[in-house]
Amino acid sequence: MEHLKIASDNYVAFTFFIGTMAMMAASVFFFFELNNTTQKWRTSVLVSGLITFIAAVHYYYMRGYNLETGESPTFFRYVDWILTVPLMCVEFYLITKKAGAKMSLLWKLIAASLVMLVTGYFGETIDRESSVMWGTLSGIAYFYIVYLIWFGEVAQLAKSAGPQVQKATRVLAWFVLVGWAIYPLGYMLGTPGGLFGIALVDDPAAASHSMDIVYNIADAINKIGFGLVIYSLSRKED
Ligand SMILES: *C/C=C(C)/C=C/C=C(C)/C=C/C1=C(C)CCCC1(C)C
Repeated sequence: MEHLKIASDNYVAFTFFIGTMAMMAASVFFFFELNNTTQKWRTSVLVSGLITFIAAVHYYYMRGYNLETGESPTFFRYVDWILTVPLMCVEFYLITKKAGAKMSLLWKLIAASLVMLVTGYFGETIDRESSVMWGTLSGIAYFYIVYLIWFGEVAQLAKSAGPQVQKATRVLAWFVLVGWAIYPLGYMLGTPGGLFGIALVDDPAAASHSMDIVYNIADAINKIGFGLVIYSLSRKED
């Protein structure tokens, strides 16, 4: 078998490589720290580790796929998101549970995240012609999640869950508002109609490469950063 090298100017392959390493290191960290975590926060920190671990396995695969084919591993990208984004919803549920979060809130968040991702997948793959429509539907589901976290049930519950949980929820809400907003930017780069009719790059190959770099950076921020917010909450409150 031919030995594949990452060329020094291949930024896509490089960010897949670094992404894999970062997700692996973060998973080891979260899993090992479970021993130093109080009972109350153990499940939350475990879920942080599961999120980065699932991503690490997908990144390991996507890194090889991209290096061998030069293409975007879109299918496995979305498999990763469909597993990890609902787990981030679980984190919101877990930290507000003490203040009375109900299962119905968890299902609302999970359902909205699935709508957001499935419509996004249709726009990127099966029905690229209508990427604007799919992107818009996905955006609506995204804003519903933002609403729940900033002003809806999650925000209300966080208020009565004590100052530390409230502070952490606020930081996580910023992740969802700003960190997650990087993804529609990647979508605009990688789909023909862009999002809301805005396509940022005309050359399709260059567009899909820049899309992968944007998604890789966003994943590192949102999965590892998000997990670290939960981790630091688990240190402050016992
Ligand atoms: C770890 C992975 C995460 C946090 C992935 C999040 C993905 C999104 C917030 C994707 C959102 C999209 C839109 C809001 C519109 C265009 C289509 C998507 C799926 C890229």
